[in-house]
Amino acid sequence: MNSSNPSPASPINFEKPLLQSLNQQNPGKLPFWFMRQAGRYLPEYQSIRQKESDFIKLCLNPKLAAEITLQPIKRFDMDGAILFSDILIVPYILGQEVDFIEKFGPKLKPIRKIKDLSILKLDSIYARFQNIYETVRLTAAALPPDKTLIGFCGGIWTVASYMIEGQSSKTFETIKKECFNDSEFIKKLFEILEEASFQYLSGQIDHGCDAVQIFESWAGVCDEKNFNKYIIKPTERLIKRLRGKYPKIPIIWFPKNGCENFLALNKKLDINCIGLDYTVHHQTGLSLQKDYTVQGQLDPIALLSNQSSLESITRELIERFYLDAIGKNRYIFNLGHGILPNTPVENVEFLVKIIRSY
Ligand code: 1CP
Repeated sequence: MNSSNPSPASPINFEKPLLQSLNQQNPGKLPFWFMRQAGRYLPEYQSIRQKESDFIKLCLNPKLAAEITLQPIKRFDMDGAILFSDILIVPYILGQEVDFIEKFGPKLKPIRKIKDLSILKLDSIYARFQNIYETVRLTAAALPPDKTLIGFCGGIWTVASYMIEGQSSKTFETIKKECFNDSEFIKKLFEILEEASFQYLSGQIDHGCDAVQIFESWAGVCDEKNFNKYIIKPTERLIKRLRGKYPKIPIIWFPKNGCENFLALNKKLDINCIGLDYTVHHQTGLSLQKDYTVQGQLDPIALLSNQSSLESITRELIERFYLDAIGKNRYIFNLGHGILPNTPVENVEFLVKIIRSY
């Protein structure tokens, strides 16, 4: 396969319930998927993981990654399948050293100076993600026609924070210092990430993803000024480029802990849907629903609580966001962050039954 010269993306199929919601049309049922739905809480994932201990190798193995992408769909029949990969595949493919260490998480060799940027290579970057595109093709071919395949990348700010800090950070000290200094280094790193993310999402769309989500998981750690300059502006640029190439591709933006700042800025993004994390006040969620489809926002810890609490929290959310005339066209049930590894599978089954009763 020549990945640098793909066939044009197939036309969007509006028979898929999730795509209908993303386009503000009533799908006739409540569509849902769960962030991090493919992963550690599933025994069938654990058994593949035991055979492949290197997480990056797993992400770059199209056959296994496609199988993992399909696992939650086979079990729970979600309306959307999210590609099995990771936001840190972008720095890895760019050339940074990235490892995933058990019980610790991601560990990267930090990039902190202009001269460090020389290890990041943008030449033929589109084609260098070809293993992931193969996962997309295999998954798209195996998915039932009513299911939506969701591609993704990390938000530029979030990926940059891992690249600079070298791991999940508590203070974001190094990246924030660079932002306050408006350094040439941060400007150049953001340019590289914008290009890589654009090419990467383009490749996912070209090879069969029906929609894409941008995970801005660390949107909540910036002050107002940096939020605008280093989160909204780069996201706007990335979305503008995507819209230029794929005017109709549904885009979901998940600015974790950033919705209040976004609403206060009174800016519009050219996205279809905004992901609400579990901290978003319901008035903020309803205000955002006037402009966008909203997705979310069950606290993943509710899945660890008893089933009667889980049921009442779930029904409350559905009543709030789905049951009126606007909501029917503009709500996708999801969690307010990724599903936790210690989530009991029977609680996920119970949740799915409630969602499917609407
Ligand atoms: O098996 C393992 O031990 C690896 C655990 C794991 C898994 C299953 C990691 C390591 N990543 C993933 C898959 C993954 N990551 C997916 C695809 C599966 C799905 O959603 O169903 C996606 C979309 C991601 C996205 C991701 N990775 C984000 C954004 C979403 C979020 O949770 O905020 C982030 C921040 C990461 C980084 C990452 N990857 C893995 C870990 C342990 C982390 C760190 C998370 C942290 O710092 O809190």
